[in-house]
Amino acid sequence: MSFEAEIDKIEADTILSGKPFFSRPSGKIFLIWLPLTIVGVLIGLYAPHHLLPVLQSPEGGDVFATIVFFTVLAAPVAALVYAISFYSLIAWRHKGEDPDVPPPDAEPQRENGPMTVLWLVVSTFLVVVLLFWGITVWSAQQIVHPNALQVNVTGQQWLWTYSYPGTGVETRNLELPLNRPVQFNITSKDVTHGFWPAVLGVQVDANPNVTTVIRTTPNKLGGFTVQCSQLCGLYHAFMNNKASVVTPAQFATWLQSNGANRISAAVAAGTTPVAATTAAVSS
Ligand SMILES: [Cu+2]
Repeated sequence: MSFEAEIDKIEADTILSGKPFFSRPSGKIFLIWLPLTIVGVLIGLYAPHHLLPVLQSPEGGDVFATIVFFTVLAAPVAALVYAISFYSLIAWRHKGEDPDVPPPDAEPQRENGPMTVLWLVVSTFLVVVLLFWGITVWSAQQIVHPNALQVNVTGQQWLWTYSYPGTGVETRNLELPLNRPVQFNITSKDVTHGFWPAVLGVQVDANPNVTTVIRTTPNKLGGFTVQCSQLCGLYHAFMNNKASVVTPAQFATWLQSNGANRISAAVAAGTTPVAATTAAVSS
């Protein structure tokens, strides 16, 4: 059979045959896509509950909802990519035929009007919904509370320092009172770091010579970790510290007992991370 005749035969088998939908490649791809989409949506709805830590602020709740919502919206798109890939691997693989004959192919989509319209409408819908969601969540975090606790955060290779203006307290262990809005004023002494108290649902870069503000309101008691989220040098992975949300009474007591700047004493005793990292680098 000539090359042209082969092409004609393939086209007759696919486009022009008038086969029912589920006998055609697009119908079979749909049958793979549907269960994959259901699995993806179920993962989006249930996996975050098991994979994410307990979030300790409304902003953390927003992050959680965003992860669930975006995963559910992404599931049909990802499922389509996988469905086409799986179908191609199985149906359109080379089966040992004449190497000069092109393998079978599906219906061309370039001039498929309804498919083009569907894809444009779905893509536009997804982008607009995600944009609206993102701006809504972001706007909620821009509200300035007049009674917010001010905490100045300074990153440096490779530790965080927290100071509470007006109290004389400077510490390496962040403490926050329950249910009081907090405003973090973040900067860096050297390179770019990333201030990331993950369970509070906020994260921002700490840049030298710039103060960046983020706000949150801790609403659950308990300890958590602050991690650096920007690769900032040799000991980046160790640039973390313990932090906790305590009751307002515990916080007041803690502030009083730390008013004499306990970092100075710790540095003098050589027990802080800065002393440890300096020793490690110079050895
Ligand atoms: Cu860092």
